[in-house]
Amino acid sequence: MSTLLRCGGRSLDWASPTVMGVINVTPDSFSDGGRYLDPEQALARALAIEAEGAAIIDLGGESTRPGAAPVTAQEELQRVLPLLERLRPRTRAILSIDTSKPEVMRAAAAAGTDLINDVYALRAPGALEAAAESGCAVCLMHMRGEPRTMQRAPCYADVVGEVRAFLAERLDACRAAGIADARIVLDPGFGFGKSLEHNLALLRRLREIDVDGLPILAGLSRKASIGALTGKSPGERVYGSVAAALIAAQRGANILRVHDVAATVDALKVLAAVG
Ligand code: 8Y7
Repeated sequence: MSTLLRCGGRSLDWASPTVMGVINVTPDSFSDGGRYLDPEQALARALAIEAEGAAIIDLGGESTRPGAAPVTAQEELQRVLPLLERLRPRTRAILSIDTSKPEVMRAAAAAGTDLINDVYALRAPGALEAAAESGCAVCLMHMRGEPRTMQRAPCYADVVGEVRAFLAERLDACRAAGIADARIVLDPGFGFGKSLEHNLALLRRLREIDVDGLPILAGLSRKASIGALTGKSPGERVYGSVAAALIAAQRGANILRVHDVAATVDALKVLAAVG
């Protein structure tokens, strides 16, 4: 099977684990909130992320952290488009838009985005169609509930089986909408409606998430689970996050979504050498 992800006119080879670096263009994100609302500052950070070895740069204009308030499509576009327009002509990296809204998907695709990273897995009305028409790759993430309430006592009989079944159902919905398998990435959604024990089970048994050999994205970077295990605040979770990314890569993750790109890239080089 091919290991090329088709992202509009670009492609990403995920045969060995690659890194997606995060930039939040939001006032309230827990790790970098407020810092990148200025498009010039965000541009500098995006280019640094690429230089540190990220193959993908994920731009987010809507905070999806637990308890976050929703924003309008217009607000989201006002945050991300100035960065996207500056960044696109300056980078060959895959540009990803973190959004659930069809209007944002369309406008971001028109501005040169290659990948749609949707924590709602294209469940919003019109999102499947917008993603299909965009030609972009899509990341389908599992989330139980919605960000505002999802961490209130999440409950599963079999978290791994339920997450896998959800992803298989969303994959079928994409296929029915005309999105080819070569455009799809699957993601168990660490921290999205999951307790520490759920997150640990998903990481431990990440291989079982596999659906038809499609690439897997894992996002554990600086999340509350890392805080719970290390007792550290978000800015101090680098070592724990690198360890989690490495474990995920060893258990089949093909794309690691991280804040600390340089540290993760080094860890993956060591892993690649050992095999
Ligand atoms: C994830 C994500 C976030 C993740 C994917 C954070 C937008 C919270 N986490 N997207 N987004 N996977 N695909 O801690 O795990 O960065 S936001």
